[in-house]
Amino acid sequence: MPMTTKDSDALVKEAQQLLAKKLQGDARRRFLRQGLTLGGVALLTGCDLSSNPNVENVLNRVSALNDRVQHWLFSDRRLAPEYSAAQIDPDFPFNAFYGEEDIPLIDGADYRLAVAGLVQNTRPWQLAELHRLPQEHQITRHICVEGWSAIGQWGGVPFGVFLKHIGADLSAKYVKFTCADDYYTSIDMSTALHPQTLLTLSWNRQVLPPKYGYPMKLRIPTKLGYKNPKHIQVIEVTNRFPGGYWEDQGYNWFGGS
Ligand SMILES: Nc1nc2c(c(=O)[nH]1)N[C@H]1C(S)=C(S)[C@@H](COP(=O)(O)O)O[C@H]1N2
Ligand SMILES: [Mo]
Repeated sequence: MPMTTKDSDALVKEAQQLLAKKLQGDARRRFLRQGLTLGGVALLTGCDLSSNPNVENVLNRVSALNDRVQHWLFSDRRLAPEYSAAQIDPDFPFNAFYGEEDIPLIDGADYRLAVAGLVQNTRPWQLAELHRLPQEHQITRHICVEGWSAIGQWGGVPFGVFLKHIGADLSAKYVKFTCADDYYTSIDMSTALHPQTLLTLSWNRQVLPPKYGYPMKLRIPTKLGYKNPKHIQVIEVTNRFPGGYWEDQGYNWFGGS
């Protein structure tokens, strides 16, 4: 039985109160300011809420304050700021290592996302299957090292939820992304599991346009633009350092924004 919006709002509120009680001082203020989303609860508890509507069970797991909860709450990695719809930039820039005339044109019906490396299930994913996973939206600022930034809205599947679906080894060090245009980049597992890291299918509530990475990109608002791969074809979980297109030419691999 799927959860209604009312159920999920109540669940998020309860989880938030429960967690706030456990925290003090700066951690508490930061937590209350950041708030919690349904995807955040799912990520912290390891429960797929759409298929497991047992609220009590979920809350028990939240209150256990498992390692992941603690890592998220007490790490110095803050959430990236989120913005209002009125702050969205109407003319969002395109950027790639080539011009707009060379944007890869991918047929969504033929698209397959390959999954490789330290995962239990390497079955490729069709676009429609990605759309059936739980979706979230966030409005964040994309910051490019070339000197521009812009606010946009991206929607998709919290990446941690996807990693759990494929049975990824969450203790592995890196996740590598290989794109349709010879671009590639990689992130550490902790960034992959960050609650704002999104396997992205939409931009400003529209199907992700080709120039912004159709059919799928990774949006990481805690990282600079070049760590946000577009047109992803392969996701690989690995312990071997994968580098990246710009990183291998001297850009900082961590690339925090
Ligand atoms: N596949 C792919 N992804 C990419 C790039 C690219 O050239 N190819 N450029 C990166 C850089 S430097 C930036 S700033 C952003 C630009 O994303 P946008 O076109 O949605 O603004 O994409 C990043 N991801
Ligand atoms: Mo960039």
